[in-house]
Amino acid sequence: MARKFFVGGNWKCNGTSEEVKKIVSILNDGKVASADVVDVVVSPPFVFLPLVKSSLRPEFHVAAQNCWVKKGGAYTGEISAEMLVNLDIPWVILGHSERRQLLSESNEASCLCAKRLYFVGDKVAYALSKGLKVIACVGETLEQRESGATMDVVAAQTKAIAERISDWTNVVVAYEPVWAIGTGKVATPAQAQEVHSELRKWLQTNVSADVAASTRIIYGGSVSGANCKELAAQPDVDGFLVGGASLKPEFVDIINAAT
Ligand code: G2H
Repeated sequence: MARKFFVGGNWKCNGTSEEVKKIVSILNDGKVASADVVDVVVSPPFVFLPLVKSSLRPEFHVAAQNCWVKKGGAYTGEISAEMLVNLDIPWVILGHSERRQLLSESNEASCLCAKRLYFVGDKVAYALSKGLKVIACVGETLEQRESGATMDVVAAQTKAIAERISDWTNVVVAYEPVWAIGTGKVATPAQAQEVHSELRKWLQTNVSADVAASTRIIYGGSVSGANCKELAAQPDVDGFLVGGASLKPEFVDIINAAT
């Protein structure tokens, strides 16, 4: 089953309105493959979502970088899935490792203490139920990789999602090894392919053959204009989630990596 290439730009907590306008103008002027060939989704900080959405070329889409785990209400500082839907924001990134690590977002709730409210599986299920499309992030730390636990970690993170959803149509899985994020130490094409292939097998065994064949598994972690082509050539690498390089003109080259 053909899977359309997918490139996400995760701007993280960066930018001023002037800088955002510059990035949008680079993207709008960029010569890129058609929307039949690649899905492009950029994810600015919440406050810039309306500006980016209204000024970005129409075939590119926007994503929020997070949303609250359930219906909005008395959750100071949070943004609900309903608000994103209300603003016509189609995508949301959930379970990014920076949130898992810095804000203790876990696979699932193991107790009722406040930090355990931020569980990723429930967030994915709730966002999907409201009509959002989700980029769900998984990935191991260096310590976990070195102890041979990579697939156990990635499988547990995926299982926490799989147990809560039944329709994977609107899910893109981003494999982002934590040791490769923002470090310049990109996974080799072989390392990325190995995990993507194992993850696809996990979906086949634990969800369904159809979901395994159709779900896009994208790679994230120090992707650049220089390394994207070789990664994109791997059979199970269906695109990228790009951080640092998505703020630079080379993001256009990454969008075109599969062409
Ligand atoms: C991983 C990635 C984007 P970077 O977090 O999600 O960031 O490309 O800067 O490693």
